Amino acid sequence: MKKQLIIMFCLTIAVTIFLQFNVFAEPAERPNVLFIITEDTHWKVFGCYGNAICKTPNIDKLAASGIRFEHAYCQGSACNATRTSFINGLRPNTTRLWKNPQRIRDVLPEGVVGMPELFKEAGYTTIDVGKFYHNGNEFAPKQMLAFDRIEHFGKPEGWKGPEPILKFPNAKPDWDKKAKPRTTREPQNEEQRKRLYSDSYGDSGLEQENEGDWRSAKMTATLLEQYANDKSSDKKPFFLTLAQARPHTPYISPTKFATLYDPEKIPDPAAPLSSLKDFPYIGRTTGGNPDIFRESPASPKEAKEAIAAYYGCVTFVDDNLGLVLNTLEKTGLDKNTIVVLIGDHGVHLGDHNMWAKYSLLEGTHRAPLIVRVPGAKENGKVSQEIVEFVDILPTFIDLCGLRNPGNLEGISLKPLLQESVAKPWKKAAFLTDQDQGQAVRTKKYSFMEFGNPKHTAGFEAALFDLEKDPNETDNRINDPAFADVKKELAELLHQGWKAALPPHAAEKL
Ligand SMILES: [Ca+2]
Repeated sequence: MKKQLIIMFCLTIAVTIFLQFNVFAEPAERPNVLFIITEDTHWKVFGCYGNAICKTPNIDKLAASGIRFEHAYCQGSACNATRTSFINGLRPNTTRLWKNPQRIRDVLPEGVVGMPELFKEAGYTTIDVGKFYHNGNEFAPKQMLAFDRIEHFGKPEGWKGPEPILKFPNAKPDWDKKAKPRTTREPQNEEQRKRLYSDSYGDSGLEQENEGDWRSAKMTATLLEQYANDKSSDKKPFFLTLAQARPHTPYISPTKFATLYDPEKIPDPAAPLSSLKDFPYIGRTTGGNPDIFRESPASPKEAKEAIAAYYGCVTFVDDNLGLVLNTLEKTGLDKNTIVVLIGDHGVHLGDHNMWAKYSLLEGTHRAPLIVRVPGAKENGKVSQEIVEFVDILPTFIDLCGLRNPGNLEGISLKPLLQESVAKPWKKAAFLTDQDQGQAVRTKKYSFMEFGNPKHTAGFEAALFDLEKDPNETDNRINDPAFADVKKELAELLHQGWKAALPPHAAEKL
C-alpha cells in the first residue's frame, strides 16, 4: 500500500511538471503577417492621429486594437529610398539608394536580404499584392522572385507562380467625370504625360470596384478567405503585403469619396509663407513641386480643394482596408496575424507652400505606423517613443523567428509592444537625402544640414524648436540662445544612428 502511494505521488509530481513546463509541446504556432503600405501619407491624416475632418474608421479601429506610434519616421523621402530602406532594414547611406530612377539591382550591395527572402527562407508563404519595391519587377527582380504569389503587379522575368486569384475586366474611366490635369501643356512623351496627369485632383471617373486599390483589397480578402478555408495539415504561415497606390498624386478617387469633403470647410494649410522666419528652403516655396502644383503655386482656394481631394483618397483607402481587416476578423485569422500598417513616407499638404515629399522637414519623413500583435500587452495604447521604419524588419525577425542577417540598422520594437514601462528608447530619428542633405529629429528639436545649393544663403543648416514651433517656421540656427543645442544636435547627426540607440540595443550590435 505504501509502495502504491509512493508511485501515485511520483506520477502526480511528473504530470504536474509536464503540465507546468509542457516540455513535449510543439513549438508555438508562428504568426502570419499582414503588412499594409499606403502611399505618401501625411502623418496626421488618419482620425486616430488626430484629424477631425478626414474619416478613417477602419484604420482607427485597427489602431484602437493595436499600438499606434505617434513619432514614427522613415529614412528616405522618395518611394524607392524609403521602401528599399525598410524592406531591408538598412538606411539609404547603406543601400546606396536615394532616388526613384535608381535600379535596386544596380546599387543594393551584394548579399543584402530583406523581408520576402527572410520570410520565404523561414518557411512562410510569401504574397505580394500591389507595389512593394518601387518598380520591383524591373528594379528588384531577384527580390521579387522570393514571392510565391504576386497579384496586381508586374511579374519579374522567370517568375513562376499561380494565376491571379481574381480576374477583373478592363475598366475605362468616365472621361466626363474625370478630373483634368491642371496644365494646358501637351505631353511630348509618356513620362511627361504621367507627370502632367499627376498634377490633378478630384474625380477618378471610375466606380470603386473598377479601381486598382479596391481590386487589390478584394484580392487580399479573397486570399485570406482561401487561406482560412484551407484545412491541409502542412499549411505554412503567410507573409502578405498589400499596397494601396493612394493617397499618392493624382489626388483622384471615385465620386462618392471625391465629393465627401467640402473644400470650404478645410482649414488653410499650416505654416503659410507669411509665417516663415529665416526659412532655408527657398527653392521649394516658389513652385517647382514635382508632383502637383508644378507650374505655379496653389491659390488658397486650390490648396483647400487639393486637401479635400487628398482626404477623399484617404477615406477611399480606409474603405478598401475595411474589406481586408473585416475579412481577417470574420475568418478568425486576426487571432494569429500580426498587422502592420505604414505610409511609405510623409507628404507636404501645402504647409510651407510645399506639396509632395522632397524636403528634410517633418511633413516628409514623419508618417503613420500602427502595429497590432495578437495578445500584445500594450495593445490599445499610443507609443510616444521615437521609432524608425528601419525598425520594422528587426521587429518581424524578433516576432516571427526569422534569421537575423546581422547587418541591420534598426532595432526590434517588441519591448514597446510588450512592456508597460518601456526601457529607455532611441534618442533620435535620422533622414538622409542625396539632394537635400541630412536631418536628425529628437523629441524636442529638428536639425538639418542642407546639401542642396538652393538653400537661402546664410542658412546652410536649420534648427527648429518643435515644442514651441511644431510646424517648423522659425529657424533658430543663428540664435545665440540655441548655440549649445545646435552643437549637441550637430554632434548627434554626425555620430549617426548608433549613438542614438538605447543602451540595451547598442550592447547587442
Ligand atoms: Ca510613396
